[in-house]
Amino acid sequence: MCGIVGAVAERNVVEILLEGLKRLEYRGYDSAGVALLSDSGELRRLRRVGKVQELADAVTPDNSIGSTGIAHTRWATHGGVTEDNAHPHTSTERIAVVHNGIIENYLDLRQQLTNKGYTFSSDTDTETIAHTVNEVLKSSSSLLEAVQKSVKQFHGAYGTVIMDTQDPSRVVVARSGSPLVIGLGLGENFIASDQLALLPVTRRFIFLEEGDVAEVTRREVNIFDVDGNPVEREIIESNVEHDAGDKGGYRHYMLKEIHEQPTVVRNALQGRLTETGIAPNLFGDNADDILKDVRHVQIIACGTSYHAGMTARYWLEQYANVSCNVEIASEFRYRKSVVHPNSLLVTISQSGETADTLAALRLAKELGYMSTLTICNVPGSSLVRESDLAYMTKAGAEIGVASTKAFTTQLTAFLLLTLALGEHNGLDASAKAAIIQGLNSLPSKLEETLSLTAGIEGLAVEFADKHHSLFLGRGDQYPIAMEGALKLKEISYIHAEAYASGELKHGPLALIDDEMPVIVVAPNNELLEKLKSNVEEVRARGGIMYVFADKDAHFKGDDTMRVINVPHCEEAIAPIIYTIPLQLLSYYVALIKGTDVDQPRNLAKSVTVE
Ligand code: F1P
Repeated sequence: MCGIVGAVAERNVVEILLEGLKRLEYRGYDSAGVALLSDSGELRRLRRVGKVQELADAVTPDNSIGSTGIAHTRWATHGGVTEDNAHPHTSTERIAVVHNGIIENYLDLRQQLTNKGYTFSSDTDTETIAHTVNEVLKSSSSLLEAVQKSVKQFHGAYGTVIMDTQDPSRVVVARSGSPLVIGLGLGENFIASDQLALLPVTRRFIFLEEGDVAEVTRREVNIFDVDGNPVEREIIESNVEHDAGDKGGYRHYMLKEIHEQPTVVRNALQGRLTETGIAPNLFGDNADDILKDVRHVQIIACGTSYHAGMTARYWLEQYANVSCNVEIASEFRYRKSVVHPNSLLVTISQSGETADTLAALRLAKELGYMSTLTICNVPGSSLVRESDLAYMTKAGAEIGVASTKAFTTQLTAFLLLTLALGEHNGLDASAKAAIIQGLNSLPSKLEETLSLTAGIEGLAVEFADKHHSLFLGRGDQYPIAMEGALKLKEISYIHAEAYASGELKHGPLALIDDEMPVIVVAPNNELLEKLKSNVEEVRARGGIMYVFADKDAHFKGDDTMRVINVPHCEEAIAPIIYTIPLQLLSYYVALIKGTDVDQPRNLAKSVTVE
C-alpha cells in the first residue's frame, strides 16, 4: 500500500526521501512523487508513474533542492495510475500533501471546495485534503491549527503529512486509521508510514496514536491528541536490523525469507519453550491468569494470517480442548455475531496494521470479549498497542509481499498457545510431550525440508504453461493447501484453488483433466487412507498429481503422479513443515514465468485501507 516519507532538516533531504521510498517499495505501489521546500519557500514537485527509480532518475541538482520535504509511493484507490493522480498533491502552489488511506466523504468535500473556486487536477480523494487545509488556513493562525480544524471534516482513514510554502520550517502530520511514525534525529526530524524507511537516518521513533496531530520542526516535535491537548508519546529505540531491507545475496526477498525460516523459528522459540513447557506469561503481562479462564477462542485475520488461524483451529480443538471459530476480518466486522462466554479474541497479522483486522479488534472490544490477544510481527503496531495481550512472532522484517516466514512463525505461536490453553483444559500429557518435542525439532526439520529445493525447482517447469491448479489437503493440512494455493496465485498469477479433499466429489472433480495440475499434501497421519482414496479419484479421471508426502505414506510415483518425499516429523508440526515445499513451488513457478515475485501486480504488503 501507499508509503510516506518526510523530513525537516538543515541539509538537502532529497536523497533521504528517495532512499526512504526505496525501502518502502516492498509495500506495493504504482507511482511515486516528491515535493521539496527550500528555506525561501520555493516548492519543487516531481512525480512519476512506475518505479521509484524512475523518480530518482528524474531528479537533478536543479529540480531537487530542499531541506523540508515529503515523498510518497501510491497504490491507486481513487483515480487511475497517472502522474496527475500521484502524490504529493498541492493547492494553489501553497500547500503540499501526501496521504495514505481513504477520505470517504471526498466527493462532498470536492463539491464544496469547487463551489469555493478551487480547481482539481486529479481524481484523488487526497487533493481534497490539500484544498481543505488551504481554505481553513485562511482563518487560522498556523498550519497546525488549520490541520487540527481540517481533520474534523475528514471521514475515513488518513495518515497525512502537510507542508506550507509560507512556513518551510515545519510540517504537520495527522494520523487516523493509517500508521505514521516520527523519527528523531539531531537537529533534524523525519516522518514515515513505516520505521523501515527511516532506519538509515535514525533508530529513535515515536509511534503516533489514533487521532494525533503533530507539528514537526528540525528541533521539536509537538504532539496533540484527538481533543487538541498536548501529549507526550513514548520514544522507542528500534531494534529492527538496519539491513533488514537487503536481499542478502538471494535473488528475491521472498527466497531469502523462505530460507530464513529455520533461523527465525529458532529465535522465536528461544527463551519461550523449555524441555517441559512454555515460559510463564508468554502472551503478555498477566496472560496466564487470563488464559486459565478461556473456554472459547475467536480468531480473526486476513490472507495468509487467516490460514494460520484456520490451522490453529484444528490444534486448539484437537489438543487443547478449547472450541474455536475462525473468521476473515472483513466479514466479522460487518455482521452480527454472538460472543461465547469466556471468549478470547485472537487477531493475527504480520503488519499489525491491516485495516479490517484492526476494525474487527475494535468491534470485538465493544462486543465484550473477555480479553484480546494479537499474534503479530511488528512491535508497536496498532494491533499490538490496542490489544490486551500481545505475542511477537519475531520473524524480522518481511519484505516480500507474499507472506512466508511470518506464516510459519504465526503457526509456531499457535502451537505455543495450544500448550498454554491446553494446560487448563485437560491437554493430554503425551500430546503435550509430542508438541514440545515437535517444536524443539522444528528449526532443524525446516532446514531439512529446504533441501527439497532442487527437486521442486525441476517440477516448477511443468507448471509454467498451466492456467489452473488445484490444491488438496485434509484436516490441519487443508489450510496449508489453501495457503499453497494463495502463494501460487499471488506470485505466479496461475489460478489456484484449494479444497478439503473430501469435497472433491461435491464439485471440483468436474474440473480434472491433464491440463490442471493437482497438488496434494499428504503427511502420514490418521487421514492418510482417506486422502489416498481421493488421490485415486483424481487419477481415475486422468488428473496429473504432485504429491508432497511422508515416505512412510508409500505413494508410488508414475506417469500421472510425481511424489516428493517430505522429511518425517511430529504430527503437530506437519502443517508447518508441509508449508515449505509449497512456498518453494510457487516461488520457482513465478521465477519461470518471470513475474515480479516480491511485488506482485495489484498487491500490497500492508493493507491499511479496507
Ligand atoms: C494480511 C495479508 C498478507 C498477505 C499480503 C496482504 O496481512 O493478506 O497475508 O501476504 O501481504 O496482507 P497481515 O494482516 O498479516 O499484515
